[in-house]
Amino acid sequence: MTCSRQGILITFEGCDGGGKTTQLQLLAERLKQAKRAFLALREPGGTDIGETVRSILLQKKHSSLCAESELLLFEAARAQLVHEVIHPALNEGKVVLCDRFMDSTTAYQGAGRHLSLEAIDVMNAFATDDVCPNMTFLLDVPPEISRQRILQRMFSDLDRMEGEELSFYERVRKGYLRLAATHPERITVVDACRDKQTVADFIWEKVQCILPTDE
Ligand code: Z5A
Repeated sequence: MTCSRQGILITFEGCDGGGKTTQLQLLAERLKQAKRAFLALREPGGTDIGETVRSILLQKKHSSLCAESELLLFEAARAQLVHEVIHPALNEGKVVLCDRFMDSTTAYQGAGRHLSLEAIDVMNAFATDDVCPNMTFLLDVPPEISRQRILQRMFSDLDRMEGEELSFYERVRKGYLRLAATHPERITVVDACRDKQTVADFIWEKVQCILPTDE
């Protein structure tokens, strides 16, 4: 895979409740203060088509969705996001922040659903057009904590994916940690049990190292 040479792609990964959305927003605020051009996205979603696919994937009424269809739908939303939004933004030299990307598929559909990791690697490369994040933060919390945080959310109605058993999230977490061990140059494991501001400071320090010196 090739990393973008113009803009920068930074992704946030981890089990739900790890704090990806929170940390992406805190990083976005810092980039804004630093007057950096950035774009904040989420997966699945980020395009009209992607958001439609997202609702198919997350609505509880689609409980009969088989694992193979689920995989293809995540990849379809990703391909659309890469072609419609990420490629152009990187070509314009922007910093692109994405709440989940290809590693989610390896962790959830691969480790979580036991689908073929080889097939997922091929599909990830196809859907991303070989765009690889420059930096990935894996917000790591034990599944029990992530569950607690999800249930404490203001609107704590669980979606189709969030209704899985704890053992599913344990497999997903292990899958993520294996990925991080395989790609230590790209993936930073962040102890996300710490308070939000401490985590945000840690992330900002790392991100500053890869921001181009001037625009
Ligand atoms: N999925 C997949 O299976 N395959 C794929 O390829 C892709 C995705 C791309 C997307 O759901 C689902 O799709 C997801 C994986 C799957 N499913 N699951 N399960 P989503 O986008 O709706 O949900 P999410 O990505 O899992 O986000 P989330 O549930 O909102 O979690 P989060 O973004 O990591 O956490 P948060 O919203 O920032 O924080 C959650 C709560 O914790 C909130 O009340 C915060 O105030 C609190 N929080 C955050 N940080 C802290 C700290 N440090 N201390 C204490 N409390 C905190």
